[in-house]
Amino acid sequence: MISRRHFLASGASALAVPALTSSSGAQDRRSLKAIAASKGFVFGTAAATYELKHRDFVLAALHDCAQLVPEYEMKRDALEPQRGQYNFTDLDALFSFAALNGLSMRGHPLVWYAANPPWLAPALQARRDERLMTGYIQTLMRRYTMTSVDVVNEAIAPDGNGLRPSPWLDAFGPRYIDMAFHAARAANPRAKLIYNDWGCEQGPNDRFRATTLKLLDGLIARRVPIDGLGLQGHLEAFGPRVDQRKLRDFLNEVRARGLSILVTELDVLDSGGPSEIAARDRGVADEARRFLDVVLDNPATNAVLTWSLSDRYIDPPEEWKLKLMGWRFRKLPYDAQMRRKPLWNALAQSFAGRHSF
Ligand code: 9MR
Repeated sequence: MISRRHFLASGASALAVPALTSSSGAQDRRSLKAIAASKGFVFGTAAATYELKHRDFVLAALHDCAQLVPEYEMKRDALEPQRGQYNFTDLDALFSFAALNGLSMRGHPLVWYAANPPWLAPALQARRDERLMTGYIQTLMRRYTMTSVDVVNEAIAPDGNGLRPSPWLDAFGPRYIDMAFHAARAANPRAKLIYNDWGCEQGPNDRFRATTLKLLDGLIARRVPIDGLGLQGHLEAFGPRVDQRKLRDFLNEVRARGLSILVTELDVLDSGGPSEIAARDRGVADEARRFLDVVLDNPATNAVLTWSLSDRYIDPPEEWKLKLMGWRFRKLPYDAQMRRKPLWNALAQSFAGRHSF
């Protein structure tokens, strides 16, 4: 738990408004959370306890964000390394930081094929005990107050052809998804329950979008308590692009089903393009705008979160690239020195351009 005394002593006071500068050095005190709020949605970011140790990250997060989501602290391999032995220290610290500073929290993830502790799959194989899922969900949903939570993450096969292999699918079949949502609702009726995935964004992925709608239709038909769809939003500036017409049509289908839409992990990969930084930043900003202009044009969209705020914390593709060339990915709104990039401006412009519904 980060105590208020410790936190304020670190100098990262919630009251200090950072002198936020762009890479050109210009001062700009606009705030993404304020622009988003004026247009009826929440802006936030994934955050990790190792990021909260850096004052400049904290100040930017407090200035721009109204909501946080744990990057890894809520994953089962971090939380329950030994069966029945939970380590809540880091996750409690994140939730305390948010509460201390008036930010809401979303949860991620409850049930996922990945980031599970090594004991889980063998335990499921030994005995298909639903409590291995429902007990875990109940523990988290009762301990934490969350605006929304990714109840099931990435259940669809990457090629869109059915469900992705998972220890949960092996143990319980496709009904594991229903089980997870029912357990989450029973444990915490207030949190909005989200199905979260990546793959609906890029133009060529027609089958993924169709499979996603089919999954949602089945859940709705069986009266599974689902509130929304999370689009992770891992985009590519110089790879398969967003097809705005296909995305618009898909999101209209999601809204027609009475579901909310969240962008849960927005970042824009800048591999495969020009080497010049300004051109990479332009490509990243342009693709983010093409995506967000469509997503925010749908009244059902109520949240946009990036997958961290700064390039500083992204592992480079090869360590030597960073060491020899200082090369980094440039996927996020702030660079490694916490200076705003064209992507930050693209977010601000897209948010401000949302018409009121
Ligand atoms: O960015 C996250 C990385 O630090 C973790 O090691 C990894 C496994 O827990 O998860 C990454 O985040 C993923 C998220 O949880 C689900 N969508 C894809 C994200 C990027 O891989």
